[in-house]
Amino acid sequence: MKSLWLLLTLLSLLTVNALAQSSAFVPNYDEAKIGTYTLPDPLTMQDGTKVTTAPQWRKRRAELLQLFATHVYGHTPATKPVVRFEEKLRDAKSFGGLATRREITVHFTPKSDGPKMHLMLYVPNKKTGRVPAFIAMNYNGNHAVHSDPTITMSTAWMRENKDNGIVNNRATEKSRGVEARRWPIEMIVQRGYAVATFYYGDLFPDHKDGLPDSIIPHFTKAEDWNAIGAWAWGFSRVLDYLERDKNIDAKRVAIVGHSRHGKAALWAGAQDERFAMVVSNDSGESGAALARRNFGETVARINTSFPHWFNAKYKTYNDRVSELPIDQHELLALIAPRPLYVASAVEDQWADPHGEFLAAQAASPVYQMLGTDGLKAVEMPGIHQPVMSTIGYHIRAGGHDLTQYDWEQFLNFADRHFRRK
Ligand code: GTR
Repeated sequence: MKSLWLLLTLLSLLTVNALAQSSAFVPNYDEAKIGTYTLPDPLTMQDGTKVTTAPQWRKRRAELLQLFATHVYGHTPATKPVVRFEEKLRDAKSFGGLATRREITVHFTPKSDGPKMHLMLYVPNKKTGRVPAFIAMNYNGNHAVHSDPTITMSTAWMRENKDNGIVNNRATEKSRGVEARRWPIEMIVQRGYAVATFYYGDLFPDHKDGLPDSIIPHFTKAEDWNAIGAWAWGFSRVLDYLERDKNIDAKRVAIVGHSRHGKAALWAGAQDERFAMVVSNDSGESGAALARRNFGETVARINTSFPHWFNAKYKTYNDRVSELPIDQHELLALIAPRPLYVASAVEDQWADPHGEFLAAQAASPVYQMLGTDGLKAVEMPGIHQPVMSTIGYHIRAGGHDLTQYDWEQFLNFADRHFRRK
C-alpha cells in the first residue's frame, strides 16, 4: 500500500514538472491586465537633477547611453575600426538607366580575408547635387531584395528555409528576389533618394551560437557586445562609406529597420549622431515598445527566444522589468532632436503598437525641451493617419511586415525634414 502511494506521488510530481516545462508563454493582449507602471523620467539624471537645458541634456544623454549599454545592448567597442572599401561592381543601367547600382565590400580590418560586409548601393542617375539616402539591412542577402540576376549572391550562413531557397543554410538561385516586396527600390530612387543595403548576418549570424562567426571576436573580448549591437554597428560602417561618396549628402542619411532590424536601427541612431533620421518599423519589444507594459512579447520572452541579441545583464531583468533603470522611450529620446519615425501595424499585437505609440509620446518632452515640436498627437491616431511632426508615427492595417505604404510614409517624412533649406 505504502509503495503504491509512493508511486502515485512520484507520478504526479513528474506530471506537474512536465506540465511546467511545456507550459507555453501566454502573452497578455488585454489592456486592462497590464497593471500600473511608472516610467523613468528621461529629463531627470540618476542623481535626481532635473534636466532643463540643452547642455544638461548632453550629460543626461551620455548617462542614458551608458545605461542602455550596461543593462540592455552591451558596450560597442570604442575604437573605430580601420575600414577599407573595395568597389566590386558598378552598373549604371539599373532599372533601365534610372540608377547606378554598386557593390562594395567593406573590410573591417586591413586583411582581405578578415571580417567584412557586402554593401549594395543604388544611386539615382538623375540628380542635380548630392542626394539623401536610406540605409536598411536585409534578411536574406542583397540578392534577395531584387530579382536582378546580376546581383552577387550572398554566401553567408542563413536560416534554413526551402521555400525561400535557403538549403543547407546557404542561398540558392531560388532565393533571388524573395524579399523584393519589402523593397520598393525603384520608387525610392525615383523620389530622389539613394538606397544602401547589406545582409545583417554578415555582422552576426542570427542564431544563438552565432557569436564565434560574428565580427565581435575581432574587436572585443568582452562578452556583453551582442547581435543587436553588432547589427547597429554595421549601419555606422555604411555611413563611413557614404561620407566619402561624392554622390551622397551624408548629412541627410536615414536608417530604417523592420522588426529586429528596427531595434538595431534605434540603437544605431541613439549612439551615432551622424544619422540625420531614424525609422523604426514594427520594432516592438526592446525596440520602440515600452518594456514596462506587459503586452505581447516581454523582456523575459525575448531573452529566452533570442539569447544572443542582448547582453547577459539584460537577462537578469526577466522577472523584474520595473527595476530596469531605463525604458524604451529613453532610447527614442536619445535620437532627439533628430527626426524619428515610429511605425506600427494594427495586427502586429505581439510588438505592442500602443506601447510603441506611448513610448514615442513619452520621448516627446526631450524633443520639446530641445526646441522641436516632438510628437504632435495627444491620442493614438487612427489607422492610416500618419502624424508628421519631428517625431512621426503611423499605424497601418495588416500585420508584422514592411510594406509599400510604410515606405511611402518614410519618404514623405524624409521629404519634409530633408527638404533643402
Ligand atoms: C520575433 C521577435 C520580435 C521581432 C521579430 C522579427 O520573433 O519576437 O521581437 O524581432 O521576431 O524580427 O521579425
